[in-house]
Amino acid sequence: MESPPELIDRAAALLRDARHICVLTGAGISAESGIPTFRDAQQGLWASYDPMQLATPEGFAEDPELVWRWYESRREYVRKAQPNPGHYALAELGLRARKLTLVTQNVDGLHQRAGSSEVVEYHGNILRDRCTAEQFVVDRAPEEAGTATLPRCAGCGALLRPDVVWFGEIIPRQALLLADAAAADCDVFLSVGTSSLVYPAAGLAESALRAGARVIEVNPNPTDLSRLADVQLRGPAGTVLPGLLARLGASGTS
Ligand code: BV8
Repeated sequence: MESPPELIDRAAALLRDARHICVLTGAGISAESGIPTFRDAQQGLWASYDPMQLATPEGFAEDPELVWRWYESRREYVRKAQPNPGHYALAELGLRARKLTLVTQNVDGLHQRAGSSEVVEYHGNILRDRCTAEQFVVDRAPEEAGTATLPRCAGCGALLRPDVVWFGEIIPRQALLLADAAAADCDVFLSVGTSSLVYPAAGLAESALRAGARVIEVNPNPTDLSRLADVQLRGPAGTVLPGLLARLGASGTS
C-alpha cells in the first residue's frame, strides 16, 4: 500500500526544514537485504528457540555452544547481505541534512556499508567478538571466524561472545549518551523499520516528542509509536525512503 503523495510531501517538508534529524532504525530496514527481522529470525532450524532466551547472558551461560551456533548462523546472513536502497537513502540524507544522528538497533553494520558515518550502534555489532573476562573487543582472524564452536580469547583463554547487547544488559555508555542527546535535541525524529517494543531504544521517540520534535514513522505495519507520529508512511523502507529523498528535491535540506 503506497503512502499518499501528500503524506510523502509533508514528511519531506519536515526533513527539509529540520535543524537536527534523529533517525532510529530497526530490523525492518534490513529485511529487504535478506536479514530476517528479530521476530521472524526463528526460521527453520531455529524455529523452536526463543530469541528472548538465546540473546541473554543466562542463555549464554547455560549453553554457550547453542548461542554461538545461533549467532554464527545469523552472521552468515549478515556476511551475505548487501545494503538496500533504504540504507543508501539514509546515507544520502545524512549528507544533505543540516545535522543528522543515525541510531540503529541493528547489529548488521549495513548502515556503515551504505556510507552512513558516525552510526550509533545502540545494540552493538554481531560481527565483532568480545572477551567475556576482559570485556574488550577481540579481532579474530577471518579464517578463525565460524570455526571454533566455543571461541576463546587468545590473551586470557576466557570465552568470547558476540559484541552485542543482550536482553537484561545495559546499553553501551557512549551509545546511550549520544542517542539520548540526539533524541532530546532533534526537531524531527524519523523511526524506520522498528516495532518500537524494545526499551530503552523505543523510549527515544518518546523523549523526542517530549522535547517537541515532530515524528515520522516508516513501517508497512502500525506500531505502538504510530498513534504519536505526525506522519505515518505505510510501506517498505527500501521504497519509501528513496521516494522521500526524491521529494526533498535538489534543494536538499539546507
Ligand atoms: C536494558 C541485540 C537496563 C542482540 C537486541 C523498560 C526500560 C528498560 C528495559 C526494559 C524495559 N522494559 C523491558 C525491558 C527489558 C528489555 C526489553 O525491552 N524487553 C522487551 C522485549 C519488552 N530491554 C532490555 O533488556 C535492554 N537492556 O534495558 O538494560 C536493564 C537491565 C536489566 C533489567 C532492566 C533494564 C536491552 C535490549 C537489547 C536487546 N538486544 N539486539 C541480538 O540482536 O542478538 S534487541 C533486538 O530486538 C533488536 O536489536 C531490536 O532492538 C529488537 C527487535 O526490534 P525491531 O528492530 O523493531 O525488530 P522487530 O522484528 O521487532 O520489528 C521489525 C519491524 O520492521 C516491524 O514493525 C515490521 O513491521 C517492520 N518491517 C518489516 N519489513 C519492513 C519493515 N519496516 C520497513 N521496511 C520493511 N521492508
